Amino acid sequence: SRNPAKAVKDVVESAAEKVSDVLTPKVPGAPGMPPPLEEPTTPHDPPPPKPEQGAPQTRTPTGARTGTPSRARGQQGAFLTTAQGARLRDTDHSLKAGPRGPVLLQDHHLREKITHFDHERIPERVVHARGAGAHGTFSAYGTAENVTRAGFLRKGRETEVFVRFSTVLGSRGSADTVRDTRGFATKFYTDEGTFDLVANNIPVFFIQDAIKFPDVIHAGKPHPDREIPQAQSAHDTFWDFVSLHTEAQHHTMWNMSDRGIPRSFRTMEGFGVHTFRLVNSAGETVLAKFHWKPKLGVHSLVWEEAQMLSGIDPDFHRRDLYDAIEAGAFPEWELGIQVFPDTPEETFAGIDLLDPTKIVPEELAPVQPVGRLTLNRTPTNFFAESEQVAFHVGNLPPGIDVTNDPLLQGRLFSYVDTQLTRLAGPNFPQIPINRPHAPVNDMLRDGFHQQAIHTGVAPYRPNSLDGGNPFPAGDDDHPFTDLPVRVAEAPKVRQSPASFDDHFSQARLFWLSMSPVEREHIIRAYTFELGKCYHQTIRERQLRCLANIDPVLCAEVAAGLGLPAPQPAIPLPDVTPSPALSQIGREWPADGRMIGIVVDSDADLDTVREVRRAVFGADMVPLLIAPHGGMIGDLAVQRSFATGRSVELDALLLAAAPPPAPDALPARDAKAGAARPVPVDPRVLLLVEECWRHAKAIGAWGPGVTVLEQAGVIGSPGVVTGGSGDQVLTAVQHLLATHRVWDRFPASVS
Ligand code: HDE
Repeated sequence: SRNPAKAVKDVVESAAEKVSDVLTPKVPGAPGMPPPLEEPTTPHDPPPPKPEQGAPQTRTPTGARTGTPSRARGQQGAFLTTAQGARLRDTDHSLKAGPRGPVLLQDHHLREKITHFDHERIPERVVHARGAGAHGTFSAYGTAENVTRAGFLRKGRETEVFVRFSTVLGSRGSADTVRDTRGFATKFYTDEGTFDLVANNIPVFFIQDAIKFPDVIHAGKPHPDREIPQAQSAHDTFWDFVSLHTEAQHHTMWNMSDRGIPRSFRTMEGFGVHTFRLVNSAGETVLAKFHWKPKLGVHSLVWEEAQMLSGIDPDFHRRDLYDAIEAGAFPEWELGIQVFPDTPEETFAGIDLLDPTKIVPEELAPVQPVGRLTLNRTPTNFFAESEQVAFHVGNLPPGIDVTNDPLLQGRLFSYVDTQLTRLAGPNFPQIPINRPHAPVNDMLRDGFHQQAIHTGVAPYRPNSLDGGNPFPAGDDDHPFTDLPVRVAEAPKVRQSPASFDDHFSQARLFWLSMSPVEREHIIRAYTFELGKCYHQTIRERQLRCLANIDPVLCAEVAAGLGLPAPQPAIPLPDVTPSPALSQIGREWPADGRMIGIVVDSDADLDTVREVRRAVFGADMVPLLIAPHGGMIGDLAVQRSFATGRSVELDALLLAAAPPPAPDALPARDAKAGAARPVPVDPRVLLLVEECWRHAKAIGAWGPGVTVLEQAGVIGSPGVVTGGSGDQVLTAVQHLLATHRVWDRFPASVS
């Protein structure tokens, strides 16, 4: 495998070179260049191909291996052609009756070019429109063999996967760091058929029955009159719905916690939410819940950072995923399962396993690791892969089956149905990213965008004309087998079981499992979101829900809103906290963390070079931040004071105290209220202030210490000043293991 630090270094160091290369004009007709009219662009070799998604080149639309050459197309080769392959001399001028005359309808190239462009867009997903994907591998430990016969979970099996992460509410162009649930959908291309684990980063859902899905989404999406706000839950319709439909309160609590604003896709857990039924080779069944555990731990942004990032870098999560994989810092997760006996009641420790608003705490049913996912390849083309990928909860391999969870049952219908519009017809499984890697031998025929040229005359069974083919699989051929699960003899009703009526106990369990600082964040999130509602009745109604969860939470939010705290309407549920739900209190590897280093030409560049090397050596990414772009000595600058901002950093180091730019406006002295020039560039002070406020580790040596003196942060937790550059880095690295300097947050709630 590649050395991540080395790979990052190569990328960084070749950047300046690449820029100058791009900027060098390639003038047609210049020495060494072909004459302009004969060859409008410089012929060159195709860019080195990225390995393509295995399926398209090696398999026919029906999945059979072909061995035919790649059908990938790109900007390559000498001649521009029409879609029919005719070579073109000119793509810059329409065909006209004279240079000043009208454009002629007979210009077939003009019509083809514009018509194709007019139809480039497809409908965005109705939910989860904003997302980013990556390819990878899943390696099984073999630990699940006793509970499922799924072949891809056998010991040592490696399976290709494609994962798409997403937000839920926003449109395709919305910001990554909004407060929302995140999707975490994985396509396992197993040799027994594709398995889609279509998961979220929150283990419960807003609703218990799929029939409510349009309601919750209509409430969360922008208001239909003004189409605002975009990608936000901080508005009246959302809080109107969740305060009336109280089964949403548990999921809402997770959204208001730090889980709603992940630091990175790489630092999110994933949850299958529903209970599935697993069957082993002896035909025995268990119930199970799927969990993804990130190697880097579960970490979040702080709310102000998330808000700033929405403007400064709306692609923050997408960029982070892409950069990490390209740098060789491959994100990893362990897949785990919680296993429960398959009893007629379908409960465990009194928890209804069919209720998707409930978790089973890990302390009661440990998550048992069954394999490892590594994302190691970025998509070649966003549209072809991340946009066209189509997941479906019903894509299951033998050994994994559904339960009667009414939310899951509705999803089984919705996912295929939605692709019929989004991907325009029933042949979307033939799109390269969606092709199974198991051979396909179906009798589905024709339809829009049919890619296959089916042979034979008898796409029906039984037949004699095509030799009786295809034949059903026998028991020894790994078929998907429908389990003879007993279906209760019961009257037809529109009703939920009584156990689904408990809407508050697990919201309370979550609240009580949080550390003081996490509780403080939850209070602030509710106060912010309800503060954005216009309707007083909605705020008051949501406060009544909070009163049923916890009096402290309710009182704090009420105080923030300037409203009286209501009394609970039910006795407070007696629950046992689950410490596993808190994100704080453990230590994690710091791989891929971004370390800003402020330098200028007065800095001791030998020390900077050493520190930079040490950052690479620890698999983290150094970003040199300097008054200007280009070079400082022999070191390439990655961010200037104009382009660098604290929110993309996990920690800040200062090796210099850059003075203000000569033309800078004088800064204001807060104490005296009078203008006075400061000796440090105010943009560096802003970096320090923001990093300090967001509880990030900060370190300085040499002249850098002056900046921290100016900022008045010396002596506060997580600010390291003693010693050499290397010693400061070691101390900062140690602080990064807990993600943030938690002591710096004022936590008034305990
Ligand atoms: Fe989805 N969901 N969902 N969902 N969902 C979609 O399918 C739906 C639910 C999830 O990256 C849609 O292809 C219903 C739970 C993810 O392409 C749609 C219900 C969970 C993604 C749909 C749910 C999810 C989707 C929209 C309630 C977590 C993105 C586009 C019964 C376990 C997949 C599409 C991707 C996408 C329906 C609830 C996860 C409309 C009806 C619970 C990660 O079919």
